[in-house]
Amino acid sequence: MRLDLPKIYPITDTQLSGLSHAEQVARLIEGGASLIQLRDKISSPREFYRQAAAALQVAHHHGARLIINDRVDIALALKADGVHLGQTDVPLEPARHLLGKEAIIGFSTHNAEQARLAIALPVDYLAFGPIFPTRSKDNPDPITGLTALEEAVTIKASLPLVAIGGIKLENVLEVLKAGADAVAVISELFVDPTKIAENMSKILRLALSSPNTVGIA
Ligand code: TZP
Ligand code: MG
Repeated sequence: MRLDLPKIYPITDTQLSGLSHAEQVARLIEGGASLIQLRDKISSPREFYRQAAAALQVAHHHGARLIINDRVDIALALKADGVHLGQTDVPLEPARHLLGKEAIIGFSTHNAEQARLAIALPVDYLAFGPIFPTRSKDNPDPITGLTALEEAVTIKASLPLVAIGGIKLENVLEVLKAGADAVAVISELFVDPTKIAENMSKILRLALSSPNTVGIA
């Protein structure tokens, strides 16, 4: 079944926010998030597992879903809602085999060719970007801009597409106008850790005001 993505898909960042994953998840949910990705490029697998377990309790208590970045093993062990994989992570077929057909599996793509290949894989949504410059990822792929996003939108067919990279209040509407089904956001939410719920709610309300919005919150 087609995944109905919320318009705003927040991704945690413990370095930027200075908060645990569970604390970030609680604040994001307070601001209206219903699907959240836990991303941690720094903690040991054991520490990430421990924090993800706590975050999952918070999310499920509030009826929100959690996707684990990179770590199929952690997603599987915790019965998280899914996993987000990149071009050099575990391939999609074995990930799907391990997690089963109910799991949400997202896949990062950075150009039209990768998007074309991705639609044949067992994925539930594509991420595409970085659309704009970003400081939240080490060694990011080249910036795609909105024109490449528009091309990816024509390629993805019925698969939901999440745009990512440098998306903020000031450009979220043009990204949705270019045809993205949703946008993933990091820094715009966490620059001021005291305002996570407020910033989440602001960008969500703006995204939902987009004439391109037909889906759920
Ligand atoms: N993948 C492509 S860009 C990016 C990731 C994980 C980081 C997006 O973060 P920000 O702060 O919203 O630009
Ligand atoms: Mg990855």
